[in-house]
Amino acid sequence: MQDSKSSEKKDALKRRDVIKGGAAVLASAFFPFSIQIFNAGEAIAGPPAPSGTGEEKILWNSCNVNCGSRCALRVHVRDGVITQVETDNTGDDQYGLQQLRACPRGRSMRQRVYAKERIPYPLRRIGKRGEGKFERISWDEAFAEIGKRLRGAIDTYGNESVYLNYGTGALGSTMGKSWPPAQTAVARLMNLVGGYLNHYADYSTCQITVGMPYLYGGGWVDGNSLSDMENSELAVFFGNNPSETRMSGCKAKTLQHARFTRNTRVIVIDPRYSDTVVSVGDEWIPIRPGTDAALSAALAYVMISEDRVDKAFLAKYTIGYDEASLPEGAPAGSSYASYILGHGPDKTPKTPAWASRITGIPPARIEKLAREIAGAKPCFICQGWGPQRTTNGENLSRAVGMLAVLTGNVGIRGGNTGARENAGYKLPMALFPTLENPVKTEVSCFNWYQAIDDYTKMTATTAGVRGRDRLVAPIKFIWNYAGNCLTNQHGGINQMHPILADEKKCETIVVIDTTLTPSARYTDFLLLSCMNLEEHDWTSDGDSNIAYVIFDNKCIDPLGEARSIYDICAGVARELGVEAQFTEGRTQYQWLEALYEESRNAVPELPPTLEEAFKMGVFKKHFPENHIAYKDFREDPEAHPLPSPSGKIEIYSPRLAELAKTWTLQPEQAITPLPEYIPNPEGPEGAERKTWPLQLIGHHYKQRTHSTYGNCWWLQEVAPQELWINPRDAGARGIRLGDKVKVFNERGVSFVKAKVTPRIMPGVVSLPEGAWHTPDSSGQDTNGCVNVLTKLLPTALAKGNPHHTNLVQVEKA
Ligand SMILES: Nc1nc2c(c(=O)[nH]1)N[C@H]1C(S)=C(S)[C@@H](COP(=O)(O)OP(=O)(O)OC[C@H]3O[C@@H](n4cnc5c(=O)[nH]c(N)nc54)[C@H](O)[C@@H]3O)O[C@H]1N2
Ligand SMILES: Nc1nc2c(c(=O)[nH]1)N[C@H]1C(S)=C(S)[C@@H](COP(=O)(O)OP(=O)(O)OC[C@H]3O[C@@H](n4cnc5c(=O)[nH]c(N)nc54)[C@H](O)[C@@H]3O)O[C@H]1N2
Ligand code: SF4
Ligand SMILES: [Mo]
Repeated sequence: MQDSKSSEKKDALKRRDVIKGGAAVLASAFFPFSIQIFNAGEAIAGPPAPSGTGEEKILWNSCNVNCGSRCALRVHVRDGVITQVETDNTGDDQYGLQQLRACPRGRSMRQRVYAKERIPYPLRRIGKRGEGKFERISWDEAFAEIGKRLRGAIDTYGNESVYLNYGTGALGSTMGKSWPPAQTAVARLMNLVGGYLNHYADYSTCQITVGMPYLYGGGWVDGNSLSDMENSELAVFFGNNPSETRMSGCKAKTLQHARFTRNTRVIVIDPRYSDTVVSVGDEWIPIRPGTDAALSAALAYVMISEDRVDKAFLAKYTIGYDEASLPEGAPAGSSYASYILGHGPDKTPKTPAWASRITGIPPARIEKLAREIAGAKPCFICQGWGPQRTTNGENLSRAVGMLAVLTGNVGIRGGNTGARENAGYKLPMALFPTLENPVKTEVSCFNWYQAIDDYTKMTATTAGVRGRDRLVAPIKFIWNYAGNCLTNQHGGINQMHPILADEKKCETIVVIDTTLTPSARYTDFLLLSCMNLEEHDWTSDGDSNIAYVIFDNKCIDPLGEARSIYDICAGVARELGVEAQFTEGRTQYQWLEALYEESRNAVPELPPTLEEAFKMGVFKKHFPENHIAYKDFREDPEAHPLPSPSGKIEIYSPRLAELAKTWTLQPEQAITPLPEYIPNPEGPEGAERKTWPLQLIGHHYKQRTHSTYGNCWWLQEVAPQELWINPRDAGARGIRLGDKVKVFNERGVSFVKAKVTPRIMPGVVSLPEGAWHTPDSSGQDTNGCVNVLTKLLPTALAKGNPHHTNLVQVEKA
């Protein structure tokens, strides 16, 4: 995709602002979505037109959004204007030191920088919350008022009333980092004035993050490098779609290398014939969403019945496989083998026929798959994070992990743990010191909205509150930096409206973003931070055999009145009397210099000065060894026990048995010591299916990174927003390719075009997540935003987001 003169012209046209009755309307060219700005002063500036006479500079920067990759950009700048964006074209692209090539999104960066939706200056709400009426204010006014309100919230309700919301738009940066909250400039500011309510886990992986460690112990469950798949005979991907969710050239190269070096066979289990099936798959097994635990149980049934499990491994490294290895206190009949064979309390053998009714996979295919997995030595079993983003996702993630355990594939070359592939090597670059949060209380990344609505109901056993038995304050002040998770990415958008719109509940919401997002409509102060192309910073990342740092040059001056998050937080710190402690007398660049010195101690091969590093652009380091998860444990379990209470893999988890007795759950939810299959409400077996016959998921899509890039029309042209629907389901409804359809349930309505395709199984539809919520005057979404259809029901154990557990109806609009 090439940038061109004609699109420059288009940019300028699309950015022209409308002045209506004295108020400027910051409106989108694509969405009937706008805010009215009163007291706007002169019209909002459009992008400066390049004069064409100045000298062209090429500066390195990156695309550092949250897509699981970070890519290098070579930004062409003339007279202070970006004229073109290329990507890494240096070196010989040898595997292990490969080019950090950007996907079409990163290459569209120029369009995002000069987007019509960029916020021009600080704004203060004047209408009702959610109404979209703002007035222009100065930075000093913004700092003064936000400082006053923050002080007020802390004095009245305590520091635990201040929440840092999830936001991953600048995940890759160092000074500009937006997630995890504890590593952000906002956290440093808050920690200087007594701290804030934190969150645990993330919208990406909540159920696997919280659930799977009950199997392996510790925190995050590790996986082998993807590159290690080259040593596998077979790879089985449960809802893992790296070809679309890891789109950088760097990571695509690893996947291709791993798949084709020794021609490893790849089976993909997914409701959709995903881009990963297209690019590296040998076979697609369609499965109904949320039922992977049932499939895993039936695979185990075949393996156990046919004596194909690795008994020596199970005896040495695990507890709870059979009755003999159950931990003390576990009741008789509660072992995994008993559950699978039907000797447990439910008396149901988990046969392929049983699983077939749930998953939609023919019994014979399940039997064959069990033999294939057990027979492949070694086998790389992994799961993406789509499957666990469901109501029963915690058990689902452990159930898939069980397949690696049963077959003894853990801790060996070419094997894996059943978790997602390892994220890759990283260089130990210094982070901006954000100090310690004096507040230890945490809620989950997803159930924060309950703390606005009724914090008194939130305890450790009802809502997974950590660090305290119960919340002691409502959320009264929200910092929302580089995130669209107030509404668009959070879920249950129509149900969130009354919670956010009520100014008596959460008293202050501060959104700091580059762009006018759907979440920004609910803010009291809309502050504009710069894009990473407008400030100096660095971004570091890596993959299986490579780690790197991209030095982000300041390519252009910030558009409008944008400031860096560092400067914004310093401004508020001044109002709170902690500016000197916040800045320690340094500018952002001086911090980078100090952090660079520190980084050079850990990575001495880095160029001697930061200035040289910025010129160099990218620094790469090759790591020849594939990472093998839990290798030490496998080699010597006595010397290197797992971080679980028993030191072993806990197939039966005594800790979960305890939680099952003490936690209060919602109807139809369960916590079970074994990784049992638990039918989802709104799953394929749900009674509600009579009214709402189709399961709805929302896969991560190449057009966008979540909602970011959603406003780039180049990308909309290449990958339009569409509802994936099988020809059988479409035919029954008279829907043809390209027809406008209405997708709806009791929670909301969305209109979108239909992609009628056999690439999705019958009974399931997918509306790619991230499209910008664009309600019409009656409140119905007109832009295919899946989160008007998802629900506010935290999962049982992780209290996470069940984004892929929905039932809907679809009809021709
Ligand atoms: N239904 C459904 N919902 C989902 C998911 C799903 O699978 N289904 N997935 C969930 C997941 S996994 C995640 S991680 C979340 C992601 O949710 P978010 O973290 O909210 O991700 P984005 O929508 O990309 O929002 C990032 C914001 O950062 C801003 N931004 C981008 N670049 C910059 C920059 O350089 N500087 C600054 N200051 N701001 C910048 C963008 O304008 C954007 O508003 O969504 C979740 N929502
Ligand atoms: N292009 C692009 N890349 C991205 C992102 C993006 O928005 N756009 N977001 C990034 C982020 S923050 C994250 S967290 C990751 C997310 O990575 P994932 O969570 O792995 O992505 P998803 O698309 O939600 O799910 C992966 C696959 O699982 C399938 N699936 C859904 N439900 C089920 C199920 O119940 N069982 C099975 N077996 N399969 C199922 C989906 O059809 C999809 O193909 O992607 C990252 N990469
Ligand atoms: S969106 Fe594309 S260019 Fe940007 S980091 Fe991800 S893969 Fe790279
Ligand atoms: Mo994510």
